[in-house]
Amino acid sequence: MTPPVDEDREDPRHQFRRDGYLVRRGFFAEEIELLSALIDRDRSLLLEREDITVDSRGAAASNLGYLGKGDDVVTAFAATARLVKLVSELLGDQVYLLKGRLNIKWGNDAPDRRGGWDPHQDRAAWAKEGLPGDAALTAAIAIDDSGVENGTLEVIPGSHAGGILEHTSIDSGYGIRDEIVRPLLERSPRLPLDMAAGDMAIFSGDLIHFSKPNLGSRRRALLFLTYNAVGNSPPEGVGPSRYQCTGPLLGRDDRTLAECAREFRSGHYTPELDWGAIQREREIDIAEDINSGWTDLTSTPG
Ligand SMILES: O=C(O)CCC(=O)C(=O)O
Repeated sequence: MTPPVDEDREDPRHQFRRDGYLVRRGFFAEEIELLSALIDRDRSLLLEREDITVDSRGAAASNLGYLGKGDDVVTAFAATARLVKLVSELLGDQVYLLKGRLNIKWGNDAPDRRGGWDPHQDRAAWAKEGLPGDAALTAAIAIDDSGVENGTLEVIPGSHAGGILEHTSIDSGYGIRDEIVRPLLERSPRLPLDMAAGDMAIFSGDLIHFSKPNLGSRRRALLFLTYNAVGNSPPEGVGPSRYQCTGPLLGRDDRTLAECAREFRSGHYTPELDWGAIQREREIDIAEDINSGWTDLTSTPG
């Protein structure tokens, strides 16, 4: 009999190559409270300024595009040394941040913002936007406990192996049509990733993933951080300007974030979003006419 695979001992590169994803339990400990507090604090601003993703059933979910490049807490998560080290190992190169997104299905807090995402591969959008190769991945960090009832992230293990599939509009949504997805599901059933706050899933840009609406009362928030290999930066002038590598992301001491969490608990630190940076990024995307099919960008009200 084959012994069960010990998730933590198997070489993450093998796992990532074979399955297209891996999960790290408790990757962030008490630090995760910083992101949760951030959403609680800026709830009304988020609801006012977010982008909306609509699924094929017409249900909307919130997502906020954000590429923190400063001293804010999102950047601190993205630059955590042990995370930068892991994604660099998986991609076999130094990395930089390509995208950041806060995906929120609000539950009872905003019942009209609890929709899902249709099955898709992220690289379909990145390639359309000019990213040359497949050396990019996303780390999805669970800010809330996430399970089937509140619309957790779901993957089709191994579905990264077939390259980019056709993506189209599906009613009000966008993604891979059912007739393409169904045969893949017969070979490898969908896997809802049960995650506790602080767990992290890392998945290839080619992995088919999706999520169902949040039918529960509790919020489900994920921080999506997309890293690109330095060697996979588009040639100058190709794609969104924010896709250009301006230098490798340098990992920041893991203790910095833990220290912020302690300061937060003792009332000496308040995690904040850099709304100015968010607005500037969005204006650049609008000026460059960036729209990958899922999200209509609208200007952020002042
Ligand atoms: O947040 C989710 O449930 C899925 C989001 C997603 O697939 C995406 O942003 O590409």
